[in-house]
Amino acid sequence: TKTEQWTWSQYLEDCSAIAAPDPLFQEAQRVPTVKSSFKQGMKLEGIDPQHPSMYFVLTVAEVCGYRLRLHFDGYSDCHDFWVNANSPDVHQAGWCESTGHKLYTPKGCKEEEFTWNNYLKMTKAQVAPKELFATPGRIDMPGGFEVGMKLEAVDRMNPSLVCVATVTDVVDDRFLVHFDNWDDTYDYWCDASSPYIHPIGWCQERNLPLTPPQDYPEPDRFSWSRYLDETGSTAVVAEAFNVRGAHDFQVQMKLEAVDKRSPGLIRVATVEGVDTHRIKGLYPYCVKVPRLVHKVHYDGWSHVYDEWMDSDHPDIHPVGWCEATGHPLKVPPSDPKTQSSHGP
Ligand code: MLY
Repeated sequence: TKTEQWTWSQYLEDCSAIAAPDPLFQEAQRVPTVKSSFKQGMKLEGIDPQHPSMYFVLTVAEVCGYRLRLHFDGYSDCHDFWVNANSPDVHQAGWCESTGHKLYTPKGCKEEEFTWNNYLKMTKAQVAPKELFATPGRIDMPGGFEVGMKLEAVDRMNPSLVCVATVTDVVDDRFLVHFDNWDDTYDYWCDASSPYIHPIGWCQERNLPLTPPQDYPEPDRFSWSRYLDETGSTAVVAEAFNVRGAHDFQVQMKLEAVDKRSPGLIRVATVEGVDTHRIKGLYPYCVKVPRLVHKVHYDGWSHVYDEWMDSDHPDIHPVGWCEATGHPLKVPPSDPKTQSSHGP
């Protein structure tokens, strides 16, 4: 048997497909112009993806090309997560203190006694230097989005719901959307161009239901003017919203995408569906995932792996990103039929 090197150009030719062109991607998704200098063991501060309102002490546990596996100091490895080196979710040690954010200290450290100096001495560790962190290229602040202001926002975990929400944090050109009287697991960071946020009154204008705060008395009679009065708050003005245009991804275009179930892996992927702001991707070689091998007999089995992803998601990249950044790319099997015959 000949061992041929898999290449994108051959694969695209074989599938008569095209790579999603570079301009369809956001700057942050494209091949970076400089290499990352993060090193294993460096410490930093960053957002907990499960609780986007909380900042923790993190350590770079692994560097793979332009991606970092981050570990919560004092916690189990099972909470580790991956980010790109240009992620806006991470900051240099000391950032929380200087910007007035609460820093959740390593598990086992007394919060009132924690100082970075002592902690670094104790752990004999180094911080990631400030220069390694991405600073927003555009310094346009999200004019009009201030902490405490109200808006209507899609609950992205329950995307059919548009809900009463509040801006609860602002950093550079991004802000945190929180759903009133819910816990922070539904929170997300976005900027003024997000398609998921709207000014107050947006639902009413369109005759759509608005989900009031959790446990709001007489939810059917929710009124924004009364609620703003009750909470002594103001609303983000309509002019502050600046929805971006639809993306131009098309079905069958190829790209590289992080495997949601194994976020350490990046796979060859295909756009399988599109809507205004999202694309649906398919990992063409999911037959290799052992626990699902028994399903290969079902027609269309591989579509269980399809995922809707925002077109600006940091986990999708143009063809060639892995090679350019030194990250392994999981390529499709040379013959899918051979693969499926490995099943039970
Ligand atoms: N069925 C879900 C719905 C939660 C919706 C939360 N949003 C509005 C922030 C539940 O009750 O958990």
